Amino acid sequence: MGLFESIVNTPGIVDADWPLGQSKTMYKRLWTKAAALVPVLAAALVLGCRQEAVKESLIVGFSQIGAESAWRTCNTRSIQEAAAGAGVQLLFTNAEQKQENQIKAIRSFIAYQVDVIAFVPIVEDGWENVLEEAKNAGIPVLVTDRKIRVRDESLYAGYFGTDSVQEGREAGYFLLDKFQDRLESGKAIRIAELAGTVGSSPAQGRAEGFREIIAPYSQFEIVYSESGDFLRSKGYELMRLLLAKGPSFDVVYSHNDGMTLGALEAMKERGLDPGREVVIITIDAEQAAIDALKKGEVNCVIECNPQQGPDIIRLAKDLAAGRAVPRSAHAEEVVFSEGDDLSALPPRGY
Ligand code: GYE
Repeated sequence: MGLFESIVNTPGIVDADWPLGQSKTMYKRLWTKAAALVPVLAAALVLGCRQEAVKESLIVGFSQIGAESAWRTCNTRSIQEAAAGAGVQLLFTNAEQKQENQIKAIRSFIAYQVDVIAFVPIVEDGWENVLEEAKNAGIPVLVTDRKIRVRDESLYAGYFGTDSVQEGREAGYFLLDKFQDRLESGKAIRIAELAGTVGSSPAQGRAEGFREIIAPYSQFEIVYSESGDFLRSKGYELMRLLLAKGPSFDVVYSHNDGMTLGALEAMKERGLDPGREVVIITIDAEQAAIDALKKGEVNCVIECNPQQGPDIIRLAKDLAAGRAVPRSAHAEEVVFSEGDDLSALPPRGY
């Protein structure tokens, strides 16, 4: 029931069968009733204006996957700060790494009738039903950071995030350059891959792009590939077991810095000299990884930009205003390699 319906239906304010155009007594009665309305109508006007004012501030429902890495924490901060700066009301939820929590959150955004839904899909599949509900409710959906796989592309308005396949290719290009002398020798170059969350688009994309580039060179051999779920603790555990049980390897290709930092810890515990005895390639470019690159413990850091807030809020405002948004757009990203002059690089902020 809207504001004015609630006032009109308040008993004793306006009788539905209010008799109009009658005797003097009736006019006196009418005037008394009308006078009683003034404070109510004034309140309604103020409330109505406030509702209009509140209604004008866009309401965006955002489902974040969790806080699994420094990258994710920065991504969250960027979105929250951008929303606050733009006067956008953000209904923010943390799914604690569970897809079912994201689906529940999106359903609550639909019930609340937010203007726009935005979310980071923890994995690519399993979104059709809830996105169908959002579509039926007439609420546009923006997919951010990670990608989804749906048969009906009309279930979401657009995607803004990182190009994981290109990030994987950059890792492959670095390896070709690093080992170009050995490529003629034919000696095997053994690669251990620390993969991201199973079923997530960054894990899929980083694996795909990397393999695309090294596939033509038979010397490159991926001798180990396990998911560390983008977690530092799992990166440490996988590397500890790998060093204890084998196989031997010459290169570590890690899908994110969190797992890399855990792996470096395990390697140092075993007396290894990462970055020199083993080539290390990592993705995200958080400060700790850049610091490791400067110390020579890592050989290549590929940026995955978490500062997506301003673009996400800009796109959400476009959607709320009925403007079309790009089907897919990517954040700017660079590659940092050993030997680069990083002295002027500003703090990473994550
Ligand atoms: O690389 C990792 C985070 O979805 C691209 O998720 C993001 C990845 C990022 O946990 O650090």
